[in-house]
Amino acid sequence: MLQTRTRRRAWIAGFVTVVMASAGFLLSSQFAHAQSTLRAAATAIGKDIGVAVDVGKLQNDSTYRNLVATEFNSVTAENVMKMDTVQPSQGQFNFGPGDTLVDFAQQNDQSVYGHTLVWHSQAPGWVRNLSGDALRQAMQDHITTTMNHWEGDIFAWDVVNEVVGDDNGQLRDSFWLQGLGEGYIAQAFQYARQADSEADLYMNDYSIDGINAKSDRYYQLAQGLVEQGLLDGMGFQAHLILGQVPGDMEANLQRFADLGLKVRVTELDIRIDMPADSNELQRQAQDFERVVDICKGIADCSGVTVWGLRDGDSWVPDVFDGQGAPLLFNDDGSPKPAHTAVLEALGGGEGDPTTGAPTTSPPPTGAGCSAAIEVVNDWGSGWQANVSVTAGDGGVNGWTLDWTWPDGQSISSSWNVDIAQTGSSVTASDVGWNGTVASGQTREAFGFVGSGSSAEPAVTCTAL
Ligand code: 9MR
Repeated sequence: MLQTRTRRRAWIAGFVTVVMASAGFLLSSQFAHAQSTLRAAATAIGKDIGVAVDVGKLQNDSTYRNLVATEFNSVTAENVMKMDTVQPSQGQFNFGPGDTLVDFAQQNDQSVYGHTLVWHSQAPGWVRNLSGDALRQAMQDHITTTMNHWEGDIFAWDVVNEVVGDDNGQLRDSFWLQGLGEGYIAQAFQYARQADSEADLYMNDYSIDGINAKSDRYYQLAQGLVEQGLLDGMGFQAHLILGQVPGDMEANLQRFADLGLKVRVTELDIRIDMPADSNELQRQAQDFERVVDICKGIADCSGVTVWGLRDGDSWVPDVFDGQGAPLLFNDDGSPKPAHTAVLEALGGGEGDPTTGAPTTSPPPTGAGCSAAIEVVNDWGSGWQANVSVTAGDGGVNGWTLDWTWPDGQSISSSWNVDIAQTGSSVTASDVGWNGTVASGQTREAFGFVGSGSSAEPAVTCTAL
């Protein structure tokens, strides 16, 4: 475990090209306004910041894995907890991919939001062909077996997903409705309550972020389910278009919260006509900030989950021709303006808590660069550090940091950096886009997950 230390950055005057700087280690809990990951900032205010996870990428892509672990305190399976994966043939349950995500979340101290039990889409052929008692029994078996399997691991479930259609608030004309009649929704919640009395039970849908006929129908359904003690939360997917955060979104979420429900933004993305220019990316950042602000302003909003990690991971371009760039990270894992905006909306970032001015450390005098290692998260089995680089006169167009661990620590994973470790020696180099630091400026350069003690290394920054 790391020792808690006070924030401290030591800068050495008289830089030439190679500059020594000592690394300041600190824990975020002491500095509620200085967190530099979404995760640390959200945790500090008691909210979830979640991400929809592709389990294949989690297993095969280290940049993906590290960002999911370090930037989010909650995860949702993008696909692998849906019925076509979990029960592809009747009675044959396939929990393996979902278990992979649950194991990962537990290793990284993240909550798992369950998506989804009863949905008309991604449902296997065998269940679509049933009706009446056989369908009812299949629904109960699926809910019961799935929830029992992950009991204690999954804190909330989308019990029913997208059960209202897009026309005038009518129930969606799905095989569930056709096979079972309107009562199937309450029935699904009864089975879910019986299966796991601890999990929060949600309804979830898109195009219900503002007040409209569809969200009105959910409001009516919610009232009925609340009266029966069957509903705990309402999920607002928020698959949004740039510039179209509904003006009444806060009022809409609040009316559900006023029923005694939790509310949650479950699948946030904000799509842009491609190619997205820098002005649009800034406006997108403002839209993300608005949505996070809304959740922050509602005590019973449990959090915000974004529907994918990097723009290239999103479902949007496959479905909406010519639209994309809807998420918080670029394809190379670098943060977009929307990431900075969400971080600040959550109360993190580098802003000074009283003045809003950036917290700048004294820059090096002279040329060269210096660096600081900041511990932003500690979950017991490991800790996360973010590393910033400050440029002296003239700026830098590339940097390399070297240090030697004094106490046998090691780096288990890293992002936005090329790392070479030989024994206790570490060399860390920029990956191109983060090599440039303007004269006198500090940039959050990269991050890593470490294990072992927190004894401080002395860092050498070499400017290229
Ligand atoms: O992002 C998911 C995508 O990978 C799947 O192909 C798609 C199949 O329908 O589902 C996507 O996720 C959806 C979510 O489960 C429910 N709300 C809408 C999401 C985007 O389509």
